[in-house]
This record gives sequence, structure tokens and C-alpha cells, in this order.
Amino acid sequence: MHVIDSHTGGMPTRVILSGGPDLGDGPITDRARRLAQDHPEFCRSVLAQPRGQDGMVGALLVTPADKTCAYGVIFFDAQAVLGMCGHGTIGMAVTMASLDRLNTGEHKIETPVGVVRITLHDANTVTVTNVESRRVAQGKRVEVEGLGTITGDVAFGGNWFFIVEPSPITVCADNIRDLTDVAVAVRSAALAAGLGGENGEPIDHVIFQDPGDTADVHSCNFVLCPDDTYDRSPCGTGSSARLACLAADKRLAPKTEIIQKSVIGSPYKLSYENGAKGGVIPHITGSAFVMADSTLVFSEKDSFSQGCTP
Ligand code: PYC
Repeated sequence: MHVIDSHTGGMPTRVILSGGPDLGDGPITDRARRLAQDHPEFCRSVLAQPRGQDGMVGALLVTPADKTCAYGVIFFDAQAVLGMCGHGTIGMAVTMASLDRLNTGEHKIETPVGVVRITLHDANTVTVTNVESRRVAQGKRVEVEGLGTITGDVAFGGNWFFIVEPSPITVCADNIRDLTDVAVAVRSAALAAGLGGENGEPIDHVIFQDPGDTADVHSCNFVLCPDDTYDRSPCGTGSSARLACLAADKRLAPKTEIIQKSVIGSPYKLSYENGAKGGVIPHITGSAFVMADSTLVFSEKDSFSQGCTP
């Protein structure tokens, strides 16, 4: 299996160039469902330790059904297939550029939640124009054992987010262990309360938001991913959901650029335009760097061939 690894603000992406499962034809949503249902061991074996690492997102390249798209891509982590992934889209674009398979300029990419647009500015810098993102519920209260009542908004940005502001624990690198534990408890409470999308889609990520610590940084976030690791980047889909909340609250005007940092301090530039269905069209600019070009080996004699993390 030929893979190329990159990181976007510290968050790793592994692009699978060849050797992935055959998902057949048809709409990319059907192929994503087949990946989730029929190939969980593939996702784990490629991303979990010892072959992968915490937080790593896979980007499986597929033929786009929409021929105006440069690539189709299905993102996944070790536990779940994702609707979209912002840091992964930036990593994938920089990876394909490193292979001379993507020129600078604008391109369309097909994902299970729809077509996203990217602008490759140079070898490392990409703007993602995401699918329309929206807030579906405001000020939802959940009871979290040991913490009491936590209030947050439910929003879609390509994945489903429960966004809590201010954070119950200060967002800073020293607090990552505690932030993770509390976010896992908040996600369980949100799921138990049945929070999610209009069609019963469950919350898959939790975000804690705090203000930025310098005048030029609007905000900083901690994002819990489905595999219980945190996003080292400010999370492209999470930032999209957050922009939808800021717009709904009239706290940020269209086309106003802000900087959001992740819990480890990596930045995205963010702005939005109004969407056709009442939500926002987010623009997310970040940088990625290629780290490795590798062949993954799977031995039948290796009892940990499918990963050693549960
Ligand atoms: O950047 O959208 C994102 C993302 C989702 C999960 C991890 N990163």
C-alpha cells in the first residue's frame, strides 16, 4: 500500500495512493458507507498504532462521480468514516502537489458531504471552501457527571459538532489530558440526550472554545475527534461549524477574516460568505507539509497487523 503522510498544523493525514479496498462504483456516499460497514479493519490497520499514530486521518482517493472534480476522497480515522475533513483536505492537496498531480489554482474535490473547492496557493498553502455549514440548535443543556450542566450549540460543518463556549477548562496545551476527559464525558452526555442533526445524525465531535490570548487571534479551540484524540489543527469542519454559530449570533460579519488557533497554537485563517440555504460557506486557509512517502507492509504472521490499540 503506497501512502504519503503530511501534517496540517501538527495534525497528520495519510493519503492512500494505492492498495486500498475496492469500494465499487456509484455515489461517493455509497462508497463511504461500504468503507465504514465492510472495511473497519482497513481503517484501523492503516491508522492505529503501531503503523499509524494518534489523531491520524486517512484520505482514501476514489474516482469522483462528478467528472468536474480533480479527485474524490473519503476521510476516515481509526474508528469512523468522516463526512469531511478540513485538515485532511489541506494535507491531501499539498500531497498531490508534491507529486505534481495538482497545480496551483482552483480545483473541486468530491467528498461524501458534497463538493468542496480548494485553492492551492503554493506548495504548502491551501484555502478550502467548505460545504454550506449551519447551526441547528442553540443553547442545548446536558448534564455531565461531576461537572453539572454544560450548555452548547449543535452545528454542522461537514461533521456534527457540539460547541461549548466558554470552555469548562481553559484551552491550553497543559490541560490537554483534562480537556480530553471532559470532552469525552460531554460527548456521552450529548449523545445520551439525543443531540445531533435534523435526521438523527449523532454528534461526532466536541469543541471547547475560548478567546485568543493575543489581540490578533480571535479564538482558540480544543476539538475532540471520534477516535478520542484531539485535533492538533483548529479543525476545518469544526471551524466551519463555529463560523456558522458566529454568523447566526451576528458576532462576525461575512468576508471578515479572523485567526483561530488550535490548543497547540497552530493557526487557520477563517472567513465566510452567506450560503443559499441560510447557513454559511466557510473559507479555511492553512498550511501542510509532507513528512513521509512509504510502502505499508501487512504480514499474515503479524498478530498486530490490524493495529494494537483497541
Ligand atoms: O480538520 O475537519 C477537520 C478534522 C476532522 C477530524 C479531524 N480533523
